[in-house]
Amino acid sequence: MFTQLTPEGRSAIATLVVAGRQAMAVVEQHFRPLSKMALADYPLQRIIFGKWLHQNGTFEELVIARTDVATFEIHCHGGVSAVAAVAESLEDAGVIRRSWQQWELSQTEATAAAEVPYWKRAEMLLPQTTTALATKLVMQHANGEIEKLLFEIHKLKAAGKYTEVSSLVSPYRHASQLGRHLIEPWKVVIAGKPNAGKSSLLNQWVGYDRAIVNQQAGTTRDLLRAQTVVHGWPIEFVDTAGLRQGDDAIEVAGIERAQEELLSADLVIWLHDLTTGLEIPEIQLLTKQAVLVVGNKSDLARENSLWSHPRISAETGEGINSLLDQVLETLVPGFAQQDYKVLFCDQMEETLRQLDS
Ligand SMILES: Nc1nc2c(ncn2[C@@H]2O[C@H](COP(=O)(O)OP(=O)(O)OP(=O)(O)O)[C@@H](O)[C@H]2O)c(=O)[nH]1
Ligand SMILES: [Mg+2]
Repeated sequence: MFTQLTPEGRSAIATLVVAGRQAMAVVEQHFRPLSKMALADYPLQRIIFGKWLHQNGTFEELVIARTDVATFEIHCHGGVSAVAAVAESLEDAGVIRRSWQQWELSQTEATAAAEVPYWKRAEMLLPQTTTALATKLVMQHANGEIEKLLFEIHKLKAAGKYTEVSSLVSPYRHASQLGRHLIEPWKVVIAGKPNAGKSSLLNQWVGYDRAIVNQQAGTTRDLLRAQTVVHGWPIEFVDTAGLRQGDDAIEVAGIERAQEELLSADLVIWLHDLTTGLEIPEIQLLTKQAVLVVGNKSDLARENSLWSHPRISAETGEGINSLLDQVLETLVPGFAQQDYKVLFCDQMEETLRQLDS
């Protein structure tokens, strides 16, 4: 197999690694060392300069290194097509391309993914983090936060201090959900009747006119997604077609998509137009997900003691920021204190739960 170890895209130098029983034969087929010495005669870890012969008869000067008996690193020009040409010669020789994550896994002593040490799994997530908070927390885990915790737990258990074990473990309950959402954004779906101001709210939150806003009910037909970061947490907002009984085929299709989207949301915001009365929203009938009911157009409707939900104006921005904090508090209880714990795999959550039983 082979993989590209350096990231996709242009760079000064790219590194590919080829490993396996046929690695030597494949590299020998394409690489001519300047010294004319046979590849097999080079000691391990030696840098070898030479020419890589491409399929089309052209060649590129590059360096390779035999890092292990059956492993070669190829350091070539980092241009996209230069890398593609080397990769093509490997693929044509029947070497299978793998992602760097698969490569990393294969490099750990354990072959089964389940046996990969926890810290290593955390380390492998680092390139996928997109916020400073996510990077910080992943780094703590890659540096052994959980291994230290396990050590501590075993010591306490041996001493019979079970209550102390519980207090160490309890902050990690449901924590793998949080870890997952530091990498994968939370999904917050904005739903409501046509003209409630859903698209206006999305635009307010992402800070630019992502969605078309219009007084005509039924403006949004398809799902519109926009990602942003709130206090370090990635969130994907989804604006949907207003839910009503429609007879326009495109609008009906949009409504169906909106309903499907509700099912996979982490949180649904049911936006209600306060100028259209205070009737009880029907949203609970449509989804089992967590729902936050919000009244919009507060600038047009007087306060009414019968309305116990938050009031905002997607036009003037009133209440928008505090609603965003409330959204995050629902998803990450205690987010502002920042002393919550996260985990980066379900299995570890289960291990900790068992240690505490
Ligand atoms: N005064 C006032 N007008 C608002 C407010 N929010 C939205 N509007 C107006 O209400 C109309 C509908 O807004 P949209 O954001 O398009 O509503 P929507 O829920 O996305 O509508 P559909 O896509 O048709 O389902 C537009 O004319 C907006 O300018 C608000 O808080 N106050
Ligand atoms: Mg809309």
